Amino acid sequence: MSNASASLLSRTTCPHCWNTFPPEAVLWVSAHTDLLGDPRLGPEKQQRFLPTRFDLAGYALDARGVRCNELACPRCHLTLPRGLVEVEPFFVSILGAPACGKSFFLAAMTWQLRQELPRLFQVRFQDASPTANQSLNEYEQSLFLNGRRDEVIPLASLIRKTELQGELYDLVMFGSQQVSYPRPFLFALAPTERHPNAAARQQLSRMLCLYDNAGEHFQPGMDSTQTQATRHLGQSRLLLFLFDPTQDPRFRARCSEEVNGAAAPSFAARQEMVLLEAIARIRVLANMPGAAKHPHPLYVIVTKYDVWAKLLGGAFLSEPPWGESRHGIHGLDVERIAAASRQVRELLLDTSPEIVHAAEGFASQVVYFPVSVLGRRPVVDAEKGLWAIKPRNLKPLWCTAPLLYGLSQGLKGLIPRRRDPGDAAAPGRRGGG
Ligand SMILES: Nc1nc2c(ncn2[C@@H]2O[C@H](COP(=O)(O)OP(=O)(O)OP(=O)(O)O)[C@@H](O)[C@H]2O)c(=O)[nH]1
Ligand SMILES: [Mg+2]
Ligand SMILES: [Zn+2]
Repeated sequence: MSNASASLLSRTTCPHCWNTFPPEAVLWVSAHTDLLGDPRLGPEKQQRFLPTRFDLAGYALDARGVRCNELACPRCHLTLPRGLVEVEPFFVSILGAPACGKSFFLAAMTWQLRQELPRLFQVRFQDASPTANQSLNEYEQSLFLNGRRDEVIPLASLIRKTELQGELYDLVMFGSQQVSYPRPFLFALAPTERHPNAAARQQLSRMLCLYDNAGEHFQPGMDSTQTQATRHLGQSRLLLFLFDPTQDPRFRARCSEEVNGAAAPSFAARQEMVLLEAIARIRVLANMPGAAKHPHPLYVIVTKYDVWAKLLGGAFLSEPPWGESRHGIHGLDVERIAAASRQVRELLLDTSPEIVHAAEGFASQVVYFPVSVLGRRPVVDAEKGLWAIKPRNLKPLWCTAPLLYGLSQGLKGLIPRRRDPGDAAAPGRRGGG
């Protein structure tokens, strides 16, 4: 990088291969159309290079003197948004069994964050580059801007099962070894000018890095040198384990009347295996000794609340867990979050206790969230017996609560709490957990 840039980090982390490197090492992507061929990415890709010449605005010039715009990782050569050398990444991992609701949850979460963060919390939330989040934007579009929003559409055709290869992955050659990396979804987060801590903009800005894995990637034996789809787990500041009660026979027995109207999943996944496998991978990736507790939070997110709401007394989620605070922006209602967490934990202890034990045996902070992407019970499609809904009727419940709560815990000063006195305090100040 040239010196013309704003203040640079001392090191940053590639969201593709998770290599950490100093900003000086970052490569640029050549712009002249003659400069084709990269040893990692193949003959059709523009060459990557370490620049020696810059223009006055700080952009590198390639071997043909053309101004370049894009940066690339020194290790995997995949492109990086410019913001990544200036603001720290904040990795969030979403994990769970196949069909537990990861892609639906991810799409509902980002769609709603785009609205809630600026409007309620005075936080900017933007795609880090126009191309980075294309697949996620398509998911959001299918759910929330669907051209057929008044038709009853089977849920499985709104967002399809996440594939194990294809457009969600990038292939990189290291010599003769090919490695598949999941494409990250990247968002720039920063307080706006009207945020009470706007002056601490630099400390409170982050690059949010998210991934949409296929559930199969979390199954034992699915992590290898060639398939590094879940290695973000080792960088993760917030682990979101999605548990789908409708795949658990014990849970189904308790809410059979609600769930049995719709086609049941044909398999009953042992979902704690996914969690235990992820825990084992994190221990290796983060070099954690066997007995040590993970220093970052693990949230257990129980999906599809719309079909098991009765087990929590029904109307519990009618309001989102935040409200006006005395800081001029909204604040999180941590008491409601704690109350919901206690209720969900009780229910899990009753029906699937091994999940609670696995989570709490691993992480020092575990919080339980109920969520629903639909916000109302789906109907059963008459022809095929599949769950279906009119896209117009989607009204996600609590889908942003886990991330907002995670940010309020991990980045003090960005998202205040509602009642605690002095909680939008300056960054660096530590509130309670
Ligand atoms: N009732 C209800 N069903 C949901 C909800 N979210 C997802 N589903 C159903 O669960 C199915 C799977 O959801 P996905 O988000 O595709 O699951 P996934 O975890 O991404 O699955 P893989 O991509 O296979 O790993 C969907 O096709 C829906 O039928 C929800 O909030 N409520
Ligand atoms: Mg998926
Ligand atoms: Zn990389």
